[in-house]
Amino acid sequence: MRIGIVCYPTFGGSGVVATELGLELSKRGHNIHFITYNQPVRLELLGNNVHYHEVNVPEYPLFHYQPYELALSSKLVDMVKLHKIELLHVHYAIPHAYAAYMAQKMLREEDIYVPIVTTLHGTDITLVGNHPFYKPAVTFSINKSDAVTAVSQSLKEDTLRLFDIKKEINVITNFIDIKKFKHDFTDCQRDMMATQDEKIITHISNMRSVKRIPDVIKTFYNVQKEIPAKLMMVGEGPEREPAERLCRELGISEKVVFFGNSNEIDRILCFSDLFLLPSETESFGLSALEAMASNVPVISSNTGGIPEVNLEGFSGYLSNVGDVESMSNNALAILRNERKLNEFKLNAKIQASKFAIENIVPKYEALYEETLKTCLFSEKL
Ligand code: GMT
Repeated sequence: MRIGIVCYPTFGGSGVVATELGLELSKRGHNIHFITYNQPVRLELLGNNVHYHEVNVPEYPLFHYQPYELALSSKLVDMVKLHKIELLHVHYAIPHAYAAYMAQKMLREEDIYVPIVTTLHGTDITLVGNHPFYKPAVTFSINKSDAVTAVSQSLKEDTLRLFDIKKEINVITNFIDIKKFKHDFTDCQRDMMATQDEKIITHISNMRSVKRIPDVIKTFYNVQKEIPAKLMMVGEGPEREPAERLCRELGISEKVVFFGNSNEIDRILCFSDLFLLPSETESFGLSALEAMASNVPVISSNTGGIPEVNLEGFSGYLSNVGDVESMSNNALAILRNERKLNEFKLNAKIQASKFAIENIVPKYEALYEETLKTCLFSEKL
């Protein structure tokens, strides 16, 4: 199948999922066209059946806001025609589902019908999309998609609660390529980061307020008072600077490493003992899944889709949002007991395997087939 994938090409989870999906689909024989404003960060290899088409938005001084959706929908029209793309899979409703719908309408004028599959990722529903300024357009473009997926049962329920949705929402969870997280543990240079007796705790995110970065720092502060430990902070975002300040105020700066964005997530996870994810809201928690695939247990909040990923008392522990005391105690309970830590590390990997890429990607393929068939049947094609 010839599939166009639209996503945010940045370090965010939705872009990572879209890129990994496209790459896996290409390995399974599909022809994949990424259509976005930059080459996606995890898209290193372009090949015979993986293509990247850049969306350019020319600067024009009259425009206070440059019209990206207009440029994207025009690019989609051109690419669908040029490469005979059969289906568009758009990740993140805003503005991708909306731009795809406009492209579909324009193509229809030329008797070309291309179905749209929209995948909802979380913040497009729970934070941004729900804003009154966007809500009518988001509701409209979800309802006009030919098929809709959500990355967790919790996100599906949130979408149905917050929007007036007439379409069926299919839950297709995020996934992980377990093979990419097979480490040689002697090889990850742990001793560059910590001494033998220090435990390594890691947090990875885009450091926005929804991630509750101060809770990460405070939990670590409590832990390091009891046992020798280091904190690895990976990612960039507006909360990074306040977090560095908080570390200085608490006198723990020397125990905390801020990496910024990194392409070496697998190496950092390879030497981590515990992962912290205290988010305010989280549709899925891909970073927690990546940690678990690297044998790293997770201390998280129990919000949104996280309980579908991190199993209480098995792959980690879950606490109410903001309950730093409980998260600190749970972290210490795992880290203080070597036998328990090893058991949770093994469990984390077992739990992550349930989201293996080879089990999830066929669900997207089946949905594409069904969507094409339905559109053909309803004579849209
Ligand atoms: O919050 C982020 O980390 C970025 C955001 C995004 O849009 O890329 O992530 C959302 O999508 C990810 C992939 O499906 C999910 O794993 C994250 O849980 C979700 N973030 C939130 O719901 C806050």
